[in-house]
Amino acid sequence: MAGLNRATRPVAVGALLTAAFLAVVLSGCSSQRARVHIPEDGLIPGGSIPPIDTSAPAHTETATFALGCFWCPDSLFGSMDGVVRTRVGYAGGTLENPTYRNLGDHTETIQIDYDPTQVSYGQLLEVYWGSHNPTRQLWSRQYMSIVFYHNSEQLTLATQRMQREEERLGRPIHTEIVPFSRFYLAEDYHQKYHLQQIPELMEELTAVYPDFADFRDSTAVARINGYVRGHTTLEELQERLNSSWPASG
Ligand code: MHO
Repeated sequence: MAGLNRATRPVAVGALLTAAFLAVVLSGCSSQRARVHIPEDGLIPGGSIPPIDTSAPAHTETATFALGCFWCPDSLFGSMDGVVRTRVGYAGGTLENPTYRNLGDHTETIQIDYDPTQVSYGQLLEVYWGSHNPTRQLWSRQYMSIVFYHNSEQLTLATQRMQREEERLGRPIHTEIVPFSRFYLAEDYHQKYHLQQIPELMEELTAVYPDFADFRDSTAVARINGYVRGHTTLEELQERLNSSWPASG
């Protein structure tokens, strides 16, 4: 009597597929990755910190967004010109020191430091609303859609952009727009998650950035994490890593 009989097996397989589909749809993320080509001599030939990092601007502004599972936005925003660094973590709740296994009322969140002379908050909002479904009504706060604004300009831009999006969709949007208060960094294994799934690249990059905080905060690493999800081609990636940051005005 062990196992499933003929009648129940298709139902069980169907349930498994549905569960897998829902996990992807609800979290807005999946662990599948693009075909990643790694050149013979690696992505950072010579193994020294590339120009995109050594010339990174000191002055940045910060955007904080929640839009479902934070792995995918980490790759997406990390591939954008003008984004200096990305970090994933937890925000919006009241529990002190949340963790992935004990999230309390927090939401998976991405924090983006950007150079406002190279990319605008408005452009980040375009990508934000263009890359998730904010009309879903959620029963848990883990994957909420939230804009955490850092100043009144961000509040105004986010509110106007959300109204436009609502008109465009013709349906209510459930995104919350709330003041930023505190961001708790997620565990190291969640940072640049998709890249961390590729041992050959991790071996190369941990030699260049032996301190995990430098790896996590590197612009080059953010771009490589975008590349492994297919957001840029290898040629575009190599050109970006080797370009100095445009002098800010
Ligand atoms: N395990 C889920 C979500 C991960 S995310 C950090 C998935 O693979 O989609 O919540």
